[in-house]
Amino acid sequence: MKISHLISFLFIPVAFAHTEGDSWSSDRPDSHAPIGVMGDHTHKAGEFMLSYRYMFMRMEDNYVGSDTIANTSFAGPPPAPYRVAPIDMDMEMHMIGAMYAPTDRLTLMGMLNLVDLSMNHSNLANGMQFRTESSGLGDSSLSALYHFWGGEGQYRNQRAHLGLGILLPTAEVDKRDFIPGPGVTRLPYPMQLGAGSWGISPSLTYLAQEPDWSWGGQVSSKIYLGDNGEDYRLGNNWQATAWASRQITEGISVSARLNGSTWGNIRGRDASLMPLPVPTVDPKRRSGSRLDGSVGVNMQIPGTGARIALEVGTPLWQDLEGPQLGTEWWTVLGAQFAF
Ligand SMILES: [Cu+2]
Repeated sequence: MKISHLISFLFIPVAFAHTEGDSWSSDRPDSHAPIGVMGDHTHKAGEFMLSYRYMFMRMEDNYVGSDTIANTSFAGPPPAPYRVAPIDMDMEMHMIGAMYAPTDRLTLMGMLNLVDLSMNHSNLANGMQFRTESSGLGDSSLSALYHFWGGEGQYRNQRAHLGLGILLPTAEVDKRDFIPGPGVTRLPYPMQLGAGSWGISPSLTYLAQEPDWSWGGQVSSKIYLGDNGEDYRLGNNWQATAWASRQITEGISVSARLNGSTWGNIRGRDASLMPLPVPTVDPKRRSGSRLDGSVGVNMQIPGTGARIALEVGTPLWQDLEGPQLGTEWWTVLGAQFAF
């Protein structure tokens, strides 16, 4: 709770002075954050941008706290009387986004996700393995980014914007698949395609630009305001990230980034979910915190609005209320076109 209070406090903007000239360059590869950062930039009045991001995340090893545990220890004494252990999980996401700036101050943004999930499991009694899959429409959002501050210097230009997103309950949270034993049945929480409930997503972003370098930071949150169609809601999510980028040629920049996140347990429960002997059906074993490190490259065709970017990251530390599968690594590949 302390972290969330701290972050809420940061949302109160320190100053609303608007002193910006026009020396901020958006025609540099590093004028966009690493591609894994959402809502990182605003646009000039009248600009449109379309974007596509592909995200892959690999999850492996079960964590209790910050330690991994052997799958066989799941069968141990209560409170962990599990007979099935998740072994690994792959998450793929296709994120389609559009941005439009009616004014220099205001940029509007819409995002839609398509999700593809698969999880492998081991039956601890007989060693038999099985796989479940789900795919379809994930969460989507509509956001407003408000560019409230800009500061000009001889070597450094700075700017900051506030974001407020509305999280739309589009994700399918009633996915089913075949599980040996019960047959075709409702899949556990991590195999559903998103939150599926209304929420808000506030953010505050700071950007600085020097002749060859740039850096920035963002705090953001996803706060779910209601239960989804299956009578539960995901825990709120809080994130803070900071990065630095270096322009190496006119059209290419490289970056390094740290991202800390913490998220809560599920409130409520899905009554259609059978009490299977696997930790993924327990709404109280979903929370955690993670610090990720990542490196990236941004490419821009100079003089055009076309960009391609890649970022690859891995947790440096994670602490999960488990047993819960930990993240092994992730990547985001994106293409953006502004006009
Ligand atoms: Cu954009």
